[in-house]
Amino acid sequence: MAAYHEKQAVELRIGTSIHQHGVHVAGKKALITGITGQDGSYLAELLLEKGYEVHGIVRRTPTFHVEGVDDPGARLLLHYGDLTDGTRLASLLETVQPDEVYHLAAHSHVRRSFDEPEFTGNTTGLGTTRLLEAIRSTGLPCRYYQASSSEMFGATPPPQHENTPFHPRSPYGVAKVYAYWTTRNYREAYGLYAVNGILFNHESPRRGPTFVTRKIATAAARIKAGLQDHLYLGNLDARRDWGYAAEYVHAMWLMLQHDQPDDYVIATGTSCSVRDFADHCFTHVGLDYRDHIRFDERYLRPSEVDHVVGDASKARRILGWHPTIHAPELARLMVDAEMAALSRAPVASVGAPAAAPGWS
Ligand code: NDP
Ligand code: GDR
Repeated sequence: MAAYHEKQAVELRIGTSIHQHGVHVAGKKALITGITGQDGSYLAELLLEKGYEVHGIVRRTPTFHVEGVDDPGARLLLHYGDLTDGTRLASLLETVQPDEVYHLAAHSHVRRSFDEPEFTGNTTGLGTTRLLEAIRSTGLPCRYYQASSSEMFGATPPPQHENTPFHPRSPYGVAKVYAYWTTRNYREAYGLYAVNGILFNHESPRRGPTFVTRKIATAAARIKAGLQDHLYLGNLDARRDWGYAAEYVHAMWLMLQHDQPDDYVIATGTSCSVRDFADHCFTHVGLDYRDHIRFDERYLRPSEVDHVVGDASKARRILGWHPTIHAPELARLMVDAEMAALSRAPVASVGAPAAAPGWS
């Protein structure tokens, strides 16, 4: 079970040093940007389990879930920083001296990226340049993981693999293509050990509340519990290759353990529509999604990615990675987590839905 990370405990650890606490450090050091996000929390847990000393960059004092962080001697340290501040990124690298850098931070919401295209380019795109340039200029011999995305394929028909041409359909997708090529360029130009993990959609109970799977799972549980009647969604026909985030962070780690830096697609190889995912969630609690889902055009995008399905055979062949959880099981585990959370929550806190109406 995930431990709840108390705000106060995080504050105590920010900016402190492992040595100040007298903890003996053996093994590797990892630096994670985006540690407060879905993937960052699972990756931090994985690396802590493997004996890493884990450093995370945070923009503000976070409240998030990391297994084991409250244990005495937990080897997790948080530092303030931002992708828009290259000087700070360089000084953090000098301080931390990581063996591995996992660059997960991004403005990651596709619909929102249409509202904030310049900010998206600055963080998701140029933020990658700032971090890679900080690694190059400090001369650290660290390995670098870039969180690339199936959104780079966009309009190119499935199945998509490592050599499929990119055709992004959003400011987010465009920024990720820029970051992808920046990563490859630093590998080719400066010999950095830098890899692109081209991950297809991956979800979990820790998914942000405005992404569609979490929104649906939360609503199914709340409707079942009599806390709301309807769920407002946009395009139900889009098809995604949905996997389980906890399995995908393992692939990130495997990529950085390989002899040679390379780029890999990580996916389940299966897809279903948003409608199908809703059907899985609502059926699991004995409801019919057609009785509860309403259309709201605010959730439509100016240009949509209609269908992605990843071919992860290279990752299976070279890294030995393969997924075990597909959309139906994922839907069930997400709804179960929402039901369990509702049963634990104090009555006063279950009134409002996790994603307020009108959020994209
Ligand atoms: P989340 O949206 O859950 O997390 C994003 C993280 O980035 C948060 O920790 C956020 O911090 C941080 N961040 C955002 N802007 C900045 C900034 N300017 N400076 C520093 N940190 C910042 O994303 P996921 O965990 O789902 O995804 C991780 C990465 O993988 C992202 O780059 C995403 O684009 C990419 N990706 C995700 C996929 C998925 O299906 N989940 C698929 C393919 C790629 P804060 O908490 O302060 O907001
Ligand atoms: P995506 O995920 O855009 O694929 O990006 P999201 O869950 O936002 O959308 C998936 C599909 O669902 C449709 N949709 C809705 N989406 C949201 N968010 N809210 C709604 O109400 C809604 N109704 C229908 C969307 O139109 C879309 O087709 C995610 C992010 O994690 C990216 O950072 C990552 O790179 C990609 O996955 C791979």
